[in-house]
Amino acid sequence: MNTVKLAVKGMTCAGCARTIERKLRATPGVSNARVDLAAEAATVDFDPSRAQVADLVAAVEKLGYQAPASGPGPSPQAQGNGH
Ligand SMILES: [Cu+2]
Repeated sequence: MNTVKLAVKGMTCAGCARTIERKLRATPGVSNARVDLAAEAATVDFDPSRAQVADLVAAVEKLGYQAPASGPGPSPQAQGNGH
């Protein structure tokens, strides 16, 4: 089981946080997800053989929020700065 902390941008209220939590928990391979509105962060426990960080990011982005890949380790896709 891996735990990853994602930055989540675009949340405006506790409802947003709950929506994201539910979506992450419904993602295959995810065993638990906690979203902290104030910290703009999601902490996700997942099985790395069934889910990738990119899947978690995609789930958040599908809801209309931004989850720039962050944290230690190689990011699924490096963010360029426009050059
Ligand atoms: Cu909201």
